Amino acid sequence: SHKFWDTQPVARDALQDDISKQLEAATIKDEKKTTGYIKEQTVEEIRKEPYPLPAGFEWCVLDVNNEEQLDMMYNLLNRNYVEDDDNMFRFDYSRDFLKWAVCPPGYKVDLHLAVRAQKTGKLFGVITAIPQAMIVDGVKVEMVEINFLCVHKKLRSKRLAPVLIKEITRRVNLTGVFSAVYTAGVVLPGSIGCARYYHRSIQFKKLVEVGFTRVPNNQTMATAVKLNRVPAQPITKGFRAMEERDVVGAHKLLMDYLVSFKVYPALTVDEFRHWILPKDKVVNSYVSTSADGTVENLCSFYHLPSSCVKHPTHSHIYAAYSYYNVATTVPLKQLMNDCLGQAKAEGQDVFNALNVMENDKFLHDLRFGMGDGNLNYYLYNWHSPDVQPEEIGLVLL
Ligand code: MYA
Ligand code: JJ1
Repeated sequence: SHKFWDTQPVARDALQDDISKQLEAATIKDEKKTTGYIKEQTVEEIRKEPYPLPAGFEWCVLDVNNEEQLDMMYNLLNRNYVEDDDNMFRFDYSRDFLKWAVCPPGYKVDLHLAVRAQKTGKLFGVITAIPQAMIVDGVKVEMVEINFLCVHKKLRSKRLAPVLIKEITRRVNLTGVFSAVYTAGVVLPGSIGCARYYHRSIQFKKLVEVGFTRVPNNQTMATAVKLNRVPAQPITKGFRAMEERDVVGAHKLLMDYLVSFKVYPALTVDEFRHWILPKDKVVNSYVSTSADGTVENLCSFYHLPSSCVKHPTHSHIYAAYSYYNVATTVPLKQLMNDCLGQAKAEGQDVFNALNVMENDKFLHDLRFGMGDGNLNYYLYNWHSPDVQPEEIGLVLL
Protein backbone atom coordinates (compact mmCIF):
# COMPACT_ATOMS: atom_id res chain seq x y z
CA SER A 1 0.00 0.00 0.00
CA HIS A 2 0.99 3.61 -0.60
CA LYS A 3 0.38 5.95 2.30
CA PHE A 4 0.55 9.00 0.01
CA TRP A 5 -0.44 7.78 -3.46
CA ASP A 6 -3.56 6.04 -2.14
CA THR A 7 -4.93 9.51 -1.27
CA GLN A 8 -4.34 10.94 -4.78
CA PRO A 9 -6.57 11.09 -7.89
CA VAL A 10 -4.64 8.61 -10.03
CA ALA A 11 -5.78 5.43 -11.79
CA ARG A 12 -5.76 2.41 -9.53
CA ASP A 13 -4.04 -0.68 -10.84
CA ALA A 14 -6.91 -3.11 -11.42
CA LEU A 15 -4.89 -6.01 -10.00
CA GLN A 16 -3.89 -4.16 -6.84
CA ASP A 17 -7.29 -2.65 -6.29
CA ASP A 18 -9.39 -4.68 -3.85
CA ILE A 19 -12.68 -3.23 -5.01
CA SER A 20 -12.14 -4.10 -8.67
CA LYS A 21 -10.91 -7.54 -7.56
CA GLN A 22 -14.22 -8.07 -5.76
CA LEU A 23 -16.12 -6.74 -8.76
CA GLU A 24 -14.25 -9.14 -10.99
CA ALA A 25 -14.94 -12.02 -8.66
CA ALA A 26 -18.63 -11.18 -8.68
CA THR A 27 -18.41 -10.87 -12.51
CA ILE A 28 -20.02 -7.45 -12.27
CA LYS A 29 -18.91 -5.48 -15.29
CA ASP A 30 -16.44 -2.86 -14.13
CA GLU A 31 -16.93 -0.08 -16.64
CA LYS A 32 -13.52 1.51 -16.44
CA LYS A 33 -13.76 5.10 -17.55
CA THR A 34 -11.26 6.01 -20.23
CA THR A 35 -11.64 9.77 -20.40
CA GLY A 36 -12.25 12.71 -18.08
CA TYR A 37 -11.08 13.92 -14.67
CA ILE A 38 -10.78 11.39 -11.87
CA LYS A 39 -11.70 14.16 -9.44
CA GLU A 40 -13.66 17.24 -10.56
CA GLN A 41 -12.49 20.46 -8.92
CA THR A 42 -12.78 24.23 -9.27
CA VAL A 43 -10.20 26.91 -8.46
CA GLU A 44 -12.48 28.28 -5.69
CA GLU A 45 -12.23 25.14 -3.60
CA ILE A 46 -8.41 25.00 -3.70
CA ARG A 47 -6.65 25.78 -0.45
CA LYS A 48 -5.12 29.25 -0.38
CA GLU A 49 -2.24 28.63 2.10
CA PRO A 50 0.97 26.75 1.31
CA TYR A 51 1.33 23.33 2.96
CA PRO A 52 3.41 23.42 6.14
CA LEU A 53 7.01 22.22 6.06
CA PRO A 54 9.03 20.60 8.86
CA ALA A 55 10.54 23.13 11.32
CA GLY A 56 13.59 24.93 9.94
CA PHE A 57 12.52 24.72 6.28
CA GLU A 58 10.67 27.14 4.03
CA TRP A 59 9.29 27.35 0.49
CA CYS A 60 11.06 29.39 -2.15
CA VAL A 61 10.94 29.66 -5.92
CA LEU A 62 13.92 29.39 -8.23
CA ASP A 63 14.53 32.16 -10.73
CA VAL A 64 16.70 30.20 -13.17
CA ASN A 65 17.58 33.41 -15.01
CA ASN A 66 19.45 34.41 -11.86
CA GLU A 67 22.87 32.71 -12.05
CA GLU A 68 23.11 32.13 -8.30
CA GLN A 69 19.70 30.46 -8.08
CA LEU A 70 20.37 28.42 -11.21
CA ASP A 71 23.62 27.26 -9.61
CA MET A 72 21.74 26.14 -6.48
CA MET A 73 19.32 24.06 -8.55
CA TYR A 74 22.14 22.68 -10.71
CA ASN A 75 24.16 21.62 -7.66
CA LEU A 76 21.23 19.97 -5.86
CA LEU A 77 20.43 17.89 -8.96
CA ASN A 78 24.06 17.18 -9.86
CA ARG A 79 24.62 15.64 -6.40
CA ASN A 80 21.19 14.13 -5.64
CA TYR A 81 19.15 13.42 -8.77
CA VAL A 82 18.40 10.16 -10.64
CA GLU A 83 20.93 7.30 -10.64
CA ASP A 84 20.91 3.90 -12.36
CA ASP A 85 20.08 0.72 -10.39
CA ASP A 86 23.73 0.15 -9.41
CA ASN A 87 24.45 3.80 -8.51
CA MET A 88 27.24 4.02 -11.09
CA PHE A 89 25.89 6.98 -13.05
CA ARG A 90 23.90 10.07 -12.07
CA PHE A 91 22.13 12.47 -14.45
CA ASP A 92 24.05 15.72 -14.81
CA TYR A 93 21.67 18.14 -16.55
CA SER A 94 23.65 21.23 -17.57
CA ARG A 95 22.69 24.72 -16.42
CA ASP A 96 21.72 25.76 -19.94
CA PHE A 97 19.64 22.60 -20.26
CA LEU A 98 17.78 23.31 -17.01
CA LYS A 99 16.97 26.86 -18.11
CA TRP A 100 15.62 25.55 -21.41
CA ALA A 101 13.70 22.69 -19.78
CA VAL A 102 11.77 24.82 -17.30
CA CYS A 103 11.22 28.02 -19.33
CA PRO A 104 9.05 27.15 -22.36
CA PRO A 105 6.46 29.71 -23.53
CA GLY A 106 3.97 30.41 -20.73
CA TYR A 107 6.12 29.08 -17.88
CA LYS A 108 5.55 30.41 -14.36
CA VAL A 109 8.38 31.08 -11.88
CA ASP A 110 5.92 30.18 -9.11
CA LEU A 111 6.01 26.57 -10.38
CA HIS A 112 9.80 26.24 -10.09
CA LEU A 113 9.37 25.25 -6.49
CA ALA A 114 12.04 24.54 -3.90
CA VAL A 115 12.52 23.90 -0.20
CA ARG A 116 15.40 25.60 1.58
CA ALA A 117 16.82 25.74 5.10
CA GLN A 118 15.57 28.92 6.81
CA LYS A 119 18.93 29.71 8.42
CA THR A 120 21.42 28.97 5.64
CA GLY A 121 19.27 29.21 2.51
CA LYS A 122 20.68 25.85 1.38
CA LEU A 123 18.38 23.90 -1.00
CA PHE A 124 16.99 20.55 0.14
CA GLY A 125 14.24 19.82 -2.38
CA VAL A 126 12.90 20.86 -5.76
CA ILE A 127 10.03 20.10 -8.16
CA THR A 128 9.03 21.86 -11.37
CA ALA A 129 5.86 22.17 -13.45
CA ILE A 130 5.55 23.62 -16.95
CA PRO A 131 2.31 24.10 -18.92
CA GLN A 132 1.58 21.64 -21.73
CA ALA A 133 -1.71 20.72 -23.38
CA MET A 134 -1.86 16.98 -24.04
CA ILE A 135 -3.97 14.85 -26.36
CA VAL A 136 -5.05 11.67 -24.59
CA ASP A 137 -7.09 9.24 -26.68
CA GLY A 138 -8.11 12.07 -28.99
CA VAL A 139 -9.15 14.45 -26.19
CA LYS A 140 -7.26 17.70 -25.58
CA VAL A 141 -6.52 18.45 -21.92
CA GLU A 142 -4.66 21.38 -20.35
CA MET A 143 -1.96 19.84 -18.19
CA VAL A 144 1.42 20.48 -16.66
CA GLU A 145 4.50 18.34 -17.08
CA ILE A 146 6.18 17.58 -13.76
CA ASN A 147 9.93 17.04 -13.68
CA PHE A 148 13.06 17.38 -11.51
CA LEU A 149 11.48 16.11 -8.29
CA CYS A 150 14.49 15.80 -6.02
CA VAL A 151 15.11 15.54 -2.29
CA HIS A 152 18.63 15.95 -0.88
CA LYS A 153 20.18 12.59 0.04
CA LYS A 154 20.44 13.70 3.68
CA LEU A 155 16.66 14.22 3.87
CA ARG A 156 15.46 11.04 2.19
CA SER A 157 12.60 8.86 3.50
CA LYS A 158 11.25 11.65 5.72
CA ARG A 159 8.09 12.15 3.60
CA LEU A 160 9.23 15.44 2.08
CA ALA A 161 8.40 14.28 -1.48
CA PRO A 162 4.63 14.09 -0.78
CA VAL A 163 4.75 17.67 0.58
CA LEU A 164 6.53 18.89 -2.57
CA ILE A 165 3.96 17.08 -4.74
CA LYS A 166 0.99 18.43 -2.77
CA GLU A 167 2.31 22.01 -2.86
CA ILE A 168 3.06 21.99 -6.60
CA THR A 169 -0.40 20.47 -7.16
CA ARG A 170 -2.00 23.30 -5.14
CA ARG A 171 -0.08 25.96 -7.08
CA VAL A 172 -0.94 24.36 -10.44
CA ASN A 173 -4.60 24.03 -9.41
CA LEU A 174 -4.70 27.77 -8.59
CA THR A 175 -3.79 28.42 -12.26
CA GLY A 176 -6.92 26.46 -13.28
CA VAL A 177 -5.09 23.29 -14.35
CA PHE A 178 -6.08 19.97 -12.71
CA SER A 179 -4.12 17.28 -14.53
CA ALA A 180 -0.46 16.43 -15.03
CA VAL A 181 1.83 14.11 -16.95
CA TYR A 182 5.18 12.80 -15.73
CA THR A 183 7.59 9.91 -16.05
CA ALA A 184 9.64 8.00 -13.49
CA GLY A 185 11.97 5.03 -13.37
CA VAL A 186 10.05 3.63 -10.41
CA VAL A 187 6.65 1.93 -10.45
CA LEU A 188 3.92 3.91 -8.69
CA PRO A 189 0.11 4.02 -8.83
CA GLY A 190 -1.23 5.96 -11.82
CA SER A 191 0.95 4.41 -14.51
CA ILE A 192 -0.56 4.38 -18.01
CA GLY A 193 2.33 2.66 -19.75
CA CYS A 194 5.91 1.54 -19.52
CA ALA A 195 8.73 2.11 -22.00
CA ARG A 196 12.20 0.60 -22.14
CA TYR A 197 15.56 2.34 -22.62
CA TYR A 198 17.83 1.19 -25.47
CA HIS A 199 21.45 2.22 -25.95
CA ARG A 200 23.66 2.54 -29.04
CA SER A 201 27.38 2.70 -28.27
CA ILE A 202 29.32 5.43 -30.07
CA GLN A 203 32.58 5.46 -28.05
CA PHE A 204 32.51 1.76 -27.31
CA LYS A 205 35.91 1.55 -25.57
CA LYS A 206 35.13 4.38 -23.15
CA LEU A 207 31.70 2.87 -22.36
CA VAL A 208 33.42 -0.39 -21.43
CA GLU A 209 35.99 1.44 -19.29
CA VAL A 210 33.32 3.16 -17.23
CA GLY A 211 31.22 -0.01 -16.88
CA PHE A 212 28.30 1.25 -18.97
CA THR A 213 28.56 -1.73 -21.30
CA ARG A 214 30.78 -4.77 -21.81
CA VAL A 215 32.45 -6.60 -24.66
CA PRO A 216 30.10 -9.41 -25.77
CA ASN A 217 31.47 -12.91 -25.05
CA ASN A 218 31.83 -13.76 -28.73
CA GLN A 219 33.68 -10.54 -29.65
CA THR A 220 37.03 -8.84 -29.06
CA MET A 221 37.37 -5.16 -28.23
CA ALA A 222 38.62 -4.53 -31.79
CA THR A 223 35.68 -6.25 -33.48
CA ALA A 224 33.17 -4.56 -31.16
CA VAL A 225 34.71 -1.15 -31.90
CA LYS A 226 34.46 -1.85 -35.64
CA LEU A 227 30.86 -3.03 -35.42
CA ASN A 228 29.89 0.18 -33.64
CA ARG A 229 31.35 2.57 -36.23
CA VAL A 230 28.94 5.22 -37.48
CA PRO A 231 29.07 7.05 -40.83
CA ALA A 232 30.40 10.62 -40.53
CA GLN A 233 28.50 11.78 -43.63
CA PRO A 234 24.69 11.66 -43.72
CA ILE A 235 23.09 9.68 -46.55
CA THR A 236 19.79 11.58 -46.61
CA LYS A 237 19.92 14.15 -49.42
CA GLY A 238 19.93 17.74 -48.14
CA PHE A 239 20.26 16.67 -44.46
CA ARG A 240 21.19 19.78 -42.43
CA ALA A 241 20.74 21.46 -39.06
CA MET A 242 17.24 22.85 -38.58
CA GLU A 243 16.76 26.64 -38.79
CA GLU A 244 14.06 29.18 -37.97
CA ARG A 245 12.77 29.09 -41.58
CA ASP A 246 11.89 25.37 -41.07
CA VAL A 247 9.86 25.84 -37.89
CA VAL A 248 6.34 26.18 -39.32
CA GLY A 249 6.81 23.32 -41.78
CA ALA A 250 8.50 21.01 -39.29
CA HIS A 251 5.77 21.77 -36.74
CA LYS A 252 3.10 20.67 -39.22
CA LEU A 253 5.12 17.57 -40.12
CA LEU A 254 5.42 16.56 -36.46
CA MET A 255 1.83 17.30 -35.42
CA ASP A 256 0.44 15.44 -38.47
CA TYR A 257 2.62 12.51 -37.39
CA LEU A 258 1.79 12.62 -33.67
CA VAL A 259 -1.98 12.28 -34.31
CA SER A 260 -1.42 8.57 -34.79
CA PHE A 261 -0.46 8.11 -31.09
CA LYS A 262 -2.68 7.75 -28.04
CA VAL A 263 -0.75 10.22 -25.88
CA TYR A 264 1.11 13.20 -27.27
CA PRO A 265 1.69 16.90 -26.59
CA ALA A 266 -0.46 19.45 -28.44
CA LEU A 267 2.46 21.73 -29.26
CA THR A 268 1.84 25.27 -30.48
CA VAL A 269 4.25 26.63 -33.09
CA ASP A 270 5.92 28.72 -30.36
CA GLU A 271 6.31 25.74 -28.03
CA PHE A 272 7.67 23.63 -30.89
CA ARG A 273 10.18 26.36 -31.77
CA HIS A 274 11.35 26.46 -28.15
CA TRP A 275 11.77 22.67 -27.91
CA ILE A 276 13.31 21.95 -31.27
CA LEU A 277 15.56 24.77 -32.55
CA PRO A 278 19.22 23.78 -32.05
CA LYS A 279 20.81 25.04 -28.82
CA ASP A 280 24.49 24.31 -28.26
CA LYS A 281 25.03 21.29 -25.95
CA VAL A 282 21.27 21.23 -25.19
CA VAL A 283 19.30 20.12 -28.25
CA ASN A 284 20.16 19.30 -31.86
CA SER A 285 17.70 18.95 -34.70
CA TYR A 286 18.05 18.21 -38.40
CA VAL A 287 15.75 18.39 -41.39
CA SER A 288 15.70 17.71 -45.07
CA THR A 289 13.32 19.53 -47.39
CA SER A 290 11.97 19.27 -50.93
CA ALA A 291 13.18 21.78 -53.55
CA ASP A 292 10.48 24.27 -52.52
CA GLY A 293 11.50 24.12 -48.84
CA THR A 294 8.75 21.76 -47.59
CA VAL A 295 10.14 19.90 -44.55
CA GLU A 296 9.99 16.18 -45.33
CA ASN A 297 12.17 14.64 -42.61
CA LEU A 298 12.99 15.68 -39.06
CA CYS A 299 15.18 14.11 -36.39
CA SER A 300 16.44 15.41 -33.06
CA PHE A 301 18.18 14.56 -29.81
CA TYR A 302 18.85 16.27 -26.51
CA HIS A 303 22.05 16.26 -24.47
CA LEU A 304 21.95 14.66 -21.04
CA PRO A 305 25.38 13.69 -19.70
CA SER A 306 25.70 11.49 -16.62
CA SER A 307 28.44 11.76 -13.99
CA CYS A 308 30.42 8.59 -13.46
CA VAL A 309 29.90 8.39 -9.71
CA LYS A 310 32.91 6.24 -8.81
CA HIS A 311 35.29 6.25 -11.77
CA PRO A 312 38.86 7.51 -11.12
CA THR A 313 39.53 9.04 -14.57
CA HIS A 314 36.32 9.43 -16.57
CA SER A 315 34.11 12.12 -15.01
CA HIS A 316 31.16 11.84 -17.44
CA ILE A 317 29.49 9.86 -20.15
CA TYR A 318 28.05 12.11 -22.82
CA ALA A 319 24.66 10.84 -23.89
CA ALA A 320 22.33 11.95 -26.68
CA TYR A 321 18.66 11.06 -26.14
CA SER A 322 16.40 10.50 -29.13
CA TYR A 323 13.67 13.17 -29.14
CA TYR A 324 11.14 13.69 -31.98
CA ASN A 325 11.75 12.03 -35.35
CA VAL A 326 9.56 11.94 -38.48
CA ALA A 327 10.63 10.34 -41.78
CA THR A 328 8.36 10.69 -44.80
CA THR A 329 10.63 10.38 -47.88
CA VAL A 330 13.38 8.09 -46.53
CA PRO A 331 13.29 5.05 -44.24
CA LEU A 332 13.27 6.02 -40.55
CA LYS A 333 16.26 3.70 -40.12
CA GLN A 334 18.32 5.75 -42.58
CA LEU A 335 17.32 9.05 -40.98
CA MET A 336 18.29 7.78 -37.53
CA ASN A 337 21.61 6.43 -38.79
CA ASP A 338 22.35 9.95 -40.07
CA CYS A 339 21.28 11.26 -36.68
CA LEU A 340 23.73 8.87 -34.96
CA GLY A 341 26.53 10.31 -37.10
CA GLN A 342 25.64 13.81 -35.95
CA ALA A 343 25.58 12.71 -32.29
CA LYS A 344 29.10 11.36 -32.75
CA ALA A 345 30.20 14.64 -34.38
CA GLU A 346 28.71 16.41 -31.34
CA GLY A 347 31.02 14.45 -29.05
CA GLN A 348 28.49 11.99 -27.66
CA ASP A 349 29.60 8.61 -26.24
CA VAL A 350 26.20 6.89 -26.48
CA PHE A 351 22.84 7.42 -28.17
CA ASN A 352 19.84 6.48 -26.02
CA ALA A 353 16.28 5.91 -27.18
CA LEU A 354 13.03 4.66 -25.69
CA ASN A 355 10.94 2.07 -27.53
CA VAL A 356 8.19 4.69 -27.97
CA MET A 357 6.62 5.87 -31.24
CA GLU A 358 8.12 3.93 -34.16
CA ASN A 359 11.57 3.55 -32.60
CA ASP A 360 11.28 -0.24 -32.55
CA LYS A 361 11.62 -0.06 -36.36
CA PHE A 362 15.29 0.94 -36.13
CA LEU A 363 16.53 -0.12 -32.68
CA HIS A 364 17.62 -3.64 -33.63
CA ASP A 365 19.11 -2.92 -37.05
CA LEU A 366 21.03 0.14 -35.86
CA ARG A 367 22.65 -1.97 -33.12
CA PHE A 368 20.87 -0.56 -30.07
CA GLY A 369 20.83 -2.90 -27.07
CA MET A 370 18.23 -3.04 -24.29
CA GLY A 371 19.23 -1.17 -21.15
CA ASP A 372 18.51 -2.14 -17.54
CA GLY A 373 16.18 0.84 -17.00
CA ASN A 374 12.45 1.30 -17.55
CA LEU A 375 10.53 4.52 -17.92
CA ASN A 376 6.99 4.54 -16.60
CA TYR A 377 4.51 7.11 -17.95
CA TYR A 378 1.95 8.63 -15.58
CA LEU A 379 -1.14 10.82 -15.67
CA TYR A 380 -2.40 12.66 -12.61
CA ASN A 381 -6.17 13.24 -12.39
CA TRP A 382 -7.07 12.07 -15.89
CA HIS A 383 -8.61 8.76 -16.94
CA SER A 384 -6.68 7.10 -19.71
CA PRO A 385 -6.62 3.72 -21.38
CA ASP A 386 -3.39 1.80 -20.82
CA VAL A 387 -0.95 2.46 -23.65
CA GLN A 388 1.70 0.28 -25.27
CA PRO A 389 5.11 1.94 -25.76
CA GLU A 390 4.53 2.22 -29.53
CA GLU A 391 1.33 4.15 -28.80
CA ILE A 392 3.21 6.83 -26.84
CA GLY A 393 4.03 10.01 -28.78
CA LEU A 394 5.64 11.89 -25.90
CA VAL A 395 9.27 12.27 -24.83
CA LEU A 396 9.91 14.15 -21.59
CA LEU A 397 13.32 15.56 -20.72
S1 MYA B 1 10.83 11.38 -11.55
C1 MYA B 1 12.43 11.66 -10.84
C2 MYA B 1 12.37 11.54 -9.35
N1 MYA B 1 13.63 11.89 -8.73
C3 MYA B 1 14.58 11.03 -8.39
O1 MYA B 1 14.43 9.83 -8.58
C4 MYA B 1 15.84 11.62 -7.80
C5 MYA B 1 16.44 10.80 -6.69
N2 MYA B 1 15.46 10.54 -5.67
C6 MYA B 1 14.94 11.48 -4.83
O2 MYA B 1 15.27 12.65 -4.88
C7 MYA B 1 13.92 11.00 -3.81
O3 MYA B 1 14.07 9.62 -3.63
C8 MYA B 1 12.47 11.32 -4.22
C9 MYA B 1 11.50 10.71 -3.20
C10 MYA B 1 12.26 12.84 -4.24
C11 MYA B 1 12.12 10.74 -5.59
N3 MYA B 1 7.54 10.22 -8.06
O4 MYA B 1 9.90 11.88 0.74
P1 MYA B 1 9.72 10.41 0.78
C12 MYA B 1 6.78 8.41 -3.31
C13 MYA B 1 6.45 10.29 -7.26
O5 MYA B 1 9.82 9.78 2.11
P2 MYA B 1 12.17 10.16 -0.72
C14 MYA B 1 10.11 12.97 -11.57
O6 MYA B 1 10.76 13.96 -11.37
C15 MYA B 1 6.81 7.06 -2.63
O7 MYA B 1 6.09 6.10 -3.40
N4 MYA B 1 6.39 9.75 -6.03
O8 MYA B 1 10.72 9.66 -0.24
C16 MYA B 1 8.61 13.05 -11.76
C17 MYA B 1 6.18 7.39 -1.30
O9 MYA B 1 4.77 7.49 -1.42
P3 MYA B 1 3.84 6.26 -0.94
C18 MYA B 1 7.49 9.14 -5.58
O10 MYA B 1 12.83 8.97 -1.31
C19 MYA B 1 7.97 13.28 -10.42
C20 MYA B 1 6.71 8.79 -1.01
O11 MYA B 1 7.12 9.34 -2.30
C21 MYA B 1 8.65 9.03 -6.34
O12 MYA B 1 12.86 10.90 0.32
C22 MYA B 1 6.48 13.21 -10.42
C23 MYA B 1 7.90 8.76 -0.10
O13 MYA B 1 8.32 10.08 0.12
C24 MYA B 1 8.65 9.60 -7.63
N5 MYA B 1 9.70 9.54 -8.45
O14 MYA B 1 11.83 11.16 -1.93
C25 MYA B 1 5.87 13.52 -9.06
N6 MYA B 1 9.58 8.38 -5.62
O15 MYA B 1 4.07 6.09 0.53
C26 MYA B 1 4.38 13.35 -9.02
C27 MYA B 1 9.01 8.08 -4.45
O16 MYA B 1 2.44 6.64 -1.27
C28 MYA B 1 3.68 14.50 -9.64
N7 MYA B 1 7.75 8.52 -4.40
O17 MYA B 1 4.31 5.06 -1.73
C29 MYA B 1 2.17 14.37 -9.51
C30 MYA B 1 1.44 15.50 -10.22
C31 MYA B 1 1.54 16.80 -9.45
C32 MYA B 1 0.94 17.99 -10.18
C33 MYA B 1 -0.56 17.90 -10.35
C34 MYA B 1 -1.14 19.11 -11.03
C35 MYA B 1 -2.54 19.00 -11.29
O1 JJ1 C 1 21.59 3.92 -18.57
C1 JJ1 C 1 21.02 2.95 -18.12
N1 JJ1 C 1 21.59 1.76 -18.07
C2 JJ1 C 1 22.89 1.50 -18.66
C3 JJ1 C 1 23.97 1.52 -17.61
C4 JJ1 C 1 23.82 0.39 -16.62
C5 JJ1 C 1 24.85 0.42 -15.56
C6 JJ1 C 1 24.56 -0.62 -14.55
N2 JJ1 C 1 23.32 -0.43 -13.88
C7 JJ1 C 1 22.81 0.18 -19.39
N3 JJ1 C 1 23.87 -0.17 -20.08
C8 JJ1 C 1 23.94 -1.39 -20.87
C9 JJ1 C 1 23.81 -1.04 -22.33
C10 JJ1 C 1 24.22 -2.19 -23.23
C11 JJ1 C 1 24.06 -1.74 -24.67
C12 JJ1 C 1 24.45 -2.82 -25.62
C13 JJ1 C 1 23.75 -4.13 -25.34
C14 JJ1 C 1 23.88 -4.55 -23.90
C15 JJ1 C 1 23.48 -3.46 -22.95
O2 JJ1 C 1 21.79 -0.49 -19.39
C16 JJ1 C 1 19.59 3.03 -17.62
C17 JJ1 C 1 18.58 2.89 -18.73
O3 JJ1 C 1 18.72 1.68 -19.35
N4 JJ1 C 1 19.40 4.32 -16.98
C18 JJ1 C 1 18.94 4.44 -15.76
O4 JJ1 C 1 18.65 3.47 -15.08
C19 JJ1 C 1 18.77 5.84 -15.27
C20 JJ1 C 1 17.39 6.07 -14.73
C21 JJ1 C 1 16.28 5.84 -15.72
C22 JJ1 C 1 14.96 6.37 -15.20
C23 JJ1 C 1 14.84 7.83 -15.51
C24 JJ1 C 1 13.76 8.55 -14.78
C25 JJ1 C 1 13.67 9.95 -15.30
C26 JJ1 C 1 12.62 10.77 -14.62
C27 JJ1 C 1 12.46 12.08 -15.34
O5 JJ1 C 1 11.21 12.61 -15.13
